[in-house]
Amino acid sequence: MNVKRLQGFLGCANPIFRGDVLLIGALLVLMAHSSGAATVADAKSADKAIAQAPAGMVLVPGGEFMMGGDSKFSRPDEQPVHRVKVDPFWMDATEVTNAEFRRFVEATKYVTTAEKAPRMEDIMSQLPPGSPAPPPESLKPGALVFASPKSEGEYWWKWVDGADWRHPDGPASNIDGKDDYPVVQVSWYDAQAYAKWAGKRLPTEAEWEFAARGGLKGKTYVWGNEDPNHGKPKANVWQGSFPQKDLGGDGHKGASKVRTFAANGYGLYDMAGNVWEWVQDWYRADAYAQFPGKSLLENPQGPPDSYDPDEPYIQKRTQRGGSFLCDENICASFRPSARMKSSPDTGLVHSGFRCVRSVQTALGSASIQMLVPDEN
Ligand SMILES: [Ca+2]
Repeated sequence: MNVKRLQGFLGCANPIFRGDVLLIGALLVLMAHSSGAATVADAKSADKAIAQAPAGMVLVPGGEFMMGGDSKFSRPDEQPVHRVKVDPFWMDATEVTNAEFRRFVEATKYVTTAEKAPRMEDIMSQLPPGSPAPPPESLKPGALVFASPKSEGEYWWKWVDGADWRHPDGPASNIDGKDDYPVVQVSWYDAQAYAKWAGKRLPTEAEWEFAARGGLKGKTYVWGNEDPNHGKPKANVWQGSFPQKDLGGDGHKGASKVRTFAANGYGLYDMAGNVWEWVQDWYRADAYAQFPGKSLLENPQGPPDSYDPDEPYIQKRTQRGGSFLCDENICASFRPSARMKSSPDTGLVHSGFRCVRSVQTALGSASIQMLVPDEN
């Protein structure tokens, strides 16, 4: 965040079925460890797991999938596509909302990163050696806000003093009437603090991608392969010429209420578009090439450190899912394999998060498979 302030920030359904926990519960099939056949005891365990669903969360059954992307939109950091297995987990059905984040702040008196003045040492640690220090008087609380450029060459990200989760576009803005909108202008540290308070955690990058795919195999989008802007709006993304003008063809310019668009196959909303979501992992552009020869990665936790060749001095965490600023042609980052990165102290007007919780069942790490159509 802070470096971007100084340097000029480098930028950036057809529903399978509705997300209904009861419906999902009816479709669960437990795959027994040894025989491969579901048993009465297994079914009871599944029922029990469903019955104990934490409020606002849905079960993501876990299993094997091909992580990464090789479509025409895929970037090098999404490759190579590789086999991954994740255990079952609970996931927030929606991005964390303003109302939910307010409850956390009121309970804990938590102060977000954007509400605190950046520290000079943090800024200097993210700059190449020998870089000049910024004027101390410039170190004021704030965050990054999007503004369509008014002239050619003008950048669309602007540091705005006083921008924070209560004032996403700056001090003159507010979130009145937006309790059901995703909280934004939260750093990775803020997301971690919320998750800890809620008894949850951030998803790993692998968990997030498995969840986003909703049971579909190898599809470009969370809803399948249909063009994002064909037919009924499928997600809150950008239509028109980016970054000049958002036509709002999906009904929304800027963020939208959670649960506005159809859920994916697991009952998760906004896994494509609306706001970016922080995940647990460090970002490395070459993260998927770190384990050559491994035929299957089980519950990968991401690389031990960060490296982004675009900004090698900045340690970054990964974000997933794309946002209302992603267009179909240039960005297309609302694909389940698309990866974004930002320093963990960054607040952005299009970035939020959701949480997960591990599942402990009588079957331990047994995979739970959900019956979903393979094609749409
Ligand atoms: Ca939109």
